[in-house]
Amino acid sequence: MPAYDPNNVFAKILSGEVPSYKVYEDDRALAFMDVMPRADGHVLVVPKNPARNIFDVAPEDLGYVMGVVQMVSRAVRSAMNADGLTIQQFNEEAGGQVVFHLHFHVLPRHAGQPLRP
Ligand code: DGP
Repeated sequence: MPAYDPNNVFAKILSGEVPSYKVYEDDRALAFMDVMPRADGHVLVVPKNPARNIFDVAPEDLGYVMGVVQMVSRAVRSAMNADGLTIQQFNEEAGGQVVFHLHFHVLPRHAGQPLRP
């Protein structure tokens, strides 16, 4: 597996070099709005420690970020008055990953409304 690339765009968001619309931040994780939302209220959650994807993330960072995913999911469900919620996470190009810093998509869902492509 390729090494973590510190120049990926989410690393730049974490360093402040690239702006983002933050919805939650603590010392170990950040949640921000996706610039290409596939649903209204589409949020991304990332660990702050460098990890390319599920294959190299430290288990303690994964556990921590999943707690943030749950908290953000509850907030997004409430804010968007969602009927449900989809969580997606992609690994490596063959797995659909485009940005190579581990991230979780939090996608609020409304009955009968498909995700945008
Ligand atoms: P994927 O690696 O396939 O999970 O897709 C990356 C996601 O990141 C995609 O939904 C668009 C989003 N994205 C890409 N560049 C930026 C950016 O500069 N800012 C924000 N907020 N989101 C981005």
